[in-house]
Amino acid sequence: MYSAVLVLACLLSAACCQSTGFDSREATIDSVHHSLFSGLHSCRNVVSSFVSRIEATNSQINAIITLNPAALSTADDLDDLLSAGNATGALFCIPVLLKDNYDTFDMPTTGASLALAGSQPSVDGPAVAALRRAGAVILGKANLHELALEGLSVSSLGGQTVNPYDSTRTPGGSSGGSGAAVAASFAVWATGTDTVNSLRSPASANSLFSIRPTRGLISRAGVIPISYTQDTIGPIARTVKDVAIALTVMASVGFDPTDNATALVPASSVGIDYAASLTTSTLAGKRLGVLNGFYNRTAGNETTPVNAAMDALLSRLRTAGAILVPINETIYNATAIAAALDTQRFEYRELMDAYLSSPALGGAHPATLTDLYATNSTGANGSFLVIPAEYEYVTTALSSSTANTTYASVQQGIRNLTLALQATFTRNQLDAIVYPEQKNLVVKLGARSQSGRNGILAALTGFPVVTVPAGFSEASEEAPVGVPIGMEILGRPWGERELLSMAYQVERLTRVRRAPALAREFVEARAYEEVPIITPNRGNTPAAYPVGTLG
Ligand SMILES: *[C@@H]1O[C@H](CO)[C@@H](O)[C@H](O)[C@H]1NC(C)=O
Ligand SMILES: *[C@@H]1O[C@H](CO)[C@@H](O)[C@H](O)[C@H]1NC(C)=O
Ligand SMILES: *[C@@H]1O[C@H](CO)[C@@H](O)[C@H](O)[C@H]1NC(C)=O
Ligand SMILES: *[C@@H]1O[C@H](CO)[C@@H](O)[C@H](O)[C@H]1NC(C)=O
Ligand SMILES: *[C@@H]1O[C@H](CO)[C@@H](O)[C@H](O)[C@H]1NC(C)=O
Ligand SMILES: *[C@@H]1O[C@H](CO)[C@@H](O)[C@H](O)[C@H]1NC(C)=O
Ligand SMILES: *[C@@H]1O[C@H](CO)[C@@H](O)[C@H](O)[C@H]1NC(C)=O
Ligand SMILES: *[C@@H]1O[C@H](CO)[C@@H](O)[C@H](O)[C@H]1NC(C)=O
Ligand SMILES: *[C@@H]1O[C@H](CO)[C@@H](O)[C@H](O)[C@H]1NC(C)=O
Ligand SMILES: CC(=O)N[C@H]1CO[C@H](CO)[C@@H](O)[C@@H]1O
Repeated sequence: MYSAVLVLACLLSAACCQSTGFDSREATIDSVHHSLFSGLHSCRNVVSSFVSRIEATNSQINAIITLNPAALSTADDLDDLLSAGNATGALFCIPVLLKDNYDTFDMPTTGASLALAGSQPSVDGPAVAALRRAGAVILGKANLHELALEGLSVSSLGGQTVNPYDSTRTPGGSSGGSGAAVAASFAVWATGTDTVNSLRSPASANSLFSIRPTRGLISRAGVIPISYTQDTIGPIARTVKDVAIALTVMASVGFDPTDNATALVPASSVGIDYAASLTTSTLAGKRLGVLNGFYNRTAGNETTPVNAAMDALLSRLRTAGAILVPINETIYNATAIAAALDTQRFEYRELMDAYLSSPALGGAHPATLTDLYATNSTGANGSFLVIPAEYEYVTTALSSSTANTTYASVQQGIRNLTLALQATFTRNQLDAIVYPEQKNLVVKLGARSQSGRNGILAALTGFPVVTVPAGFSEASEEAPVGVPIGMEILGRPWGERELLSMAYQVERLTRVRRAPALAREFVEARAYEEVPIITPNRGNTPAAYPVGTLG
């Protein structure tokens, strides 16, 4: 009775209702802009509501490495523009989290490695600068698998990020902090990077959308590198439209002499507004190749839910008029392709040495990859996860290089694979190729690798992929809404516009995404004097990943 009176009092009292803060749950760029431009909420209120949600629930998933101390003062500056009637920019006051391998002038860029804890870029990477120009509020940095080298999202600086849908599982990776954070509404969207799977595995494991763009569409400068051939960067978001808006801003960097792959962008792909071109296409008559080799059809607790979700989703697309074309060519074997053609072992050291020795990189940091992994018993600063020993390709990278004669034949193999993929498209007149991002559910905490992922095909050929939620495993005690399952939609180079439209149709048709249980509650925005300090929980690192130095 008392609470009913309170509710009534609230309904009748404007003062009470104004104090009700912005609701960050599942907020989109459009919903934030609606709140701001209709005068419902200030930018400070919007940003505070996300910070409050992070404060309230980050301890459950451990997705954050740093919050930006300037986030609230940036919001105040944007409020000044708002009241001057001068709010412009596609991302005006949109809270964004960055994977902590994107250079930022105002926060360290660590790759989630203790060895880079003090590494401080003097300038933003070009994609980050573009976000700020478009009005984004950089809320902070998200955890990743250490140096983006695996898909478990565990690191010496950030500890283990936990899947918000199932506290016994990893969030995918390597951009797992970004994925978990976006799923939990810690930001409207976040950035990721993708060398093999890393924009797609976290989208798949957190019921989100992402795009791995065609290599060259977005400059990779100012991002901690791994592979010239395979690295790409892009957004992860809760809707296709937000992915499209974010991609438009990130691609606005255009030609960048410091990343020569950006010279590949054809004139027809310069300056596209990907969000404005979303509504035009339908699925009727679209020919989708289904890569049967990218499934594991052996029944099991971890595989059956993926196969069931994919079969159900594809059957809905068929009902909507899509034509499914089975592709059974034996060359599409992700394990075999990765074993033969992955380039990281040849390219990592040269790129990392260039990154670490750049005059634009300040703060205490090792000067080379070899130094980064050198035994350093003098203090905690040299600590890292036992990565070279854990990952053969990193051990090899410490001695190998692009001068290795095997590298030339690997590059020839990639050209062959790329031509074979173009031939599959042409022969079957395909609009896209679809398959599960991962053949099994995202792995449990403590597993040694994120097995079963299919990202290698796009990683080597540079073809673009949009990842969409495909379904969930059955709900269980650990996973109250089920474990998310994602599908990759792979298109031809520079086909981002068509791919995003297709994904938009899939989104509207299927409405698969659900928020995790931990993000169901409304969190009232606190009135902050200062941005609170969030400390990563290194203590939750699984025993399989002892933090230490390499002896
Ligand atoms: C609007 O903002 C732009 C850029 O922030 C600035 O150059 C311009 O002077 C402002 N105009 C007004 C009317 O405040
Ligand atoms: C492009 O840039 C990469 C990395 O900086 C460099 O290794 C390569 O030689 C460049 N390619 C050409 C053709 O200039
Ligand atoms: C396929 O799934 C089965 C059952 O879950 C599993 O035992 C097997 O290891 C998987 N195969 C591969 C190649 O991952
Ligand atoms: C599969 O799941 C069932 C039901 O949850 C469980 O009883 C069984 O032990 C699981 N099997 C394996 C191999 O984990
Ligand atoms: C391709 O494989 C699927 C399932 O593995 C099978 O049903 C189909 O008949 C095969 N198609 C061709 C043309 O071999
Ligand atoms: C895929 O390749 C792996 C590694 O070469 C091999 O063990 C496996 O049998 C292949 N799978 C199929 C279905 O041919
Ligand atoms: C090892 O640690 C010392 C003291 O912290 C530091 O001066 C040195 O640069 C470190 N060496 C490497 C290779 O990181
Ligand atoms: C060249 O590459 C191969 C394949 O990764 C590797 O086994 C070998 O150690 C490399 N050679 C040198 C000299 O680095
Ligand atoms: C690439 O294809 C050519 C022509 O079919 C073939 O001769 C060559 O062996 C292939 N190379 C690799 C590394 O697969
Ligand atoms: C470069 C680096 O990691 N510096 C850190 C070394 O350790 C001290 C104490 O743990 C930190 O304060 C530094 O930031």
